[in-house]
Amino acid sequence: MLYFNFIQGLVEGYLCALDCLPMKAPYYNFCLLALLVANAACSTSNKPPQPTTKNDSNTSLQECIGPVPFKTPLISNIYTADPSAHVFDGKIYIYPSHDLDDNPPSSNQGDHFGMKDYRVFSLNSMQCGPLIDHGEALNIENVPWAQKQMWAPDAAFKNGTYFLYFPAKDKNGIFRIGVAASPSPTGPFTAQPQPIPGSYSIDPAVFVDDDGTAYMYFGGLWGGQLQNWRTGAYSADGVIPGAGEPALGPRIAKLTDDMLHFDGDIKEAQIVDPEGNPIAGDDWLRFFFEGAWMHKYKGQYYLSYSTGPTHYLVYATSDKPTGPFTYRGRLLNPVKGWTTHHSIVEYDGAWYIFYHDSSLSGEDNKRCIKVAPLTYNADGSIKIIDPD
Ligand code: FUB
Repeated sequence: MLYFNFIQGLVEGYLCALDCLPMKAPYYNFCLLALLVANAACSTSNKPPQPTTKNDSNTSLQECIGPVPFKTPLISNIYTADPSAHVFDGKIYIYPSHDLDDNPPSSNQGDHFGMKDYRVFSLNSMQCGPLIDHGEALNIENVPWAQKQMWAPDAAFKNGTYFLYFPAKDKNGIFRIGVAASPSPTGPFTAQPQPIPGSYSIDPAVFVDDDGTAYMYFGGLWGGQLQNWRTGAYSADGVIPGAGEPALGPRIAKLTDDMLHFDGDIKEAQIVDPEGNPIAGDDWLRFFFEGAWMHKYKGQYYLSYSTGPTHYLVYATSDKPTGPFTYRGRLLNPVKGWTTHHSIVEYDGAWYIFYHDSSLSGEDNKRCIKVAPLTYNADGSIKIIDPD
């Protein structure tokens, strides 16, 4: 087939060139160009299918029209959520979920968050909005193991490669975490054929420490299925802990140097109150629900997360990336909409929180990402942010 197309391209280009011979030079040049294009088309049409079709439709939007607005939707032509922001190569890259216009019916398994692809956005600087849309980075059609619900992703860079981590339900309806790689921060990303072995639940957040060691923090309750893994194996009957029991912590897994596997056992992050007692299962104002994020400030590791049904973003700190973490307080007051999910990033000496709300649509599953400044008190505590 490859050989046939090549010959066909040559013949067609050649016939076109012959037709043009009596014509004036510009037309002749045009036909020679057609010959080249025909052959080029031939040589690309037989490449194996690419992982995704790159649609950099808006990358021409380089024009800087002013500072990035705070607490205002950053993207309004599509719905976006769960923004993971990172500084790569001096720019801010944002990896959000892409909420659908038409979602499946609501269920307590979160079916109404039916996302199918990821897109990448960037900012050349915080003084230079709007966001640049780099198009599709990964589509569920190119993830062999995934069935549905591509929820909150994250990205990381190591050894010259960019990695996109993402949860999705496998063919058995169980959330797993996948990884896809690209030489570019904007993708397209090529997914590994299988999820990360041993992975489960949702909301991966990957933190690469100063010594190059990478850790994944993950997990989420209810539709995120973390309660189904309390024994280390999946149980459809899993329930979340109640009064008198410690709440479930997010999971922590060290990543192998190639960033594609877990290195050793998955651990549970211990989150304790200032007296050293585990946060209890019924302490819904402080317990971990979903959306973990890790950042480091002045040598301290900050584990921040959503309290789910009470709609706060809160944080706990440790002098180690693996904890135990001591609860410190609230970080973001409740947003419009049920879910609250964030990332924290330092850029040009200032700190920012990226988050989402439902202000654009008024619907819980059609969200929009926003950014706000984040500041610390002298004792390392974070000043509470109002989302509006
Ligand atoms: O976007 C789907 C889910 O909603 C995320 O995985 C959760 O963190 C919540 O934001």
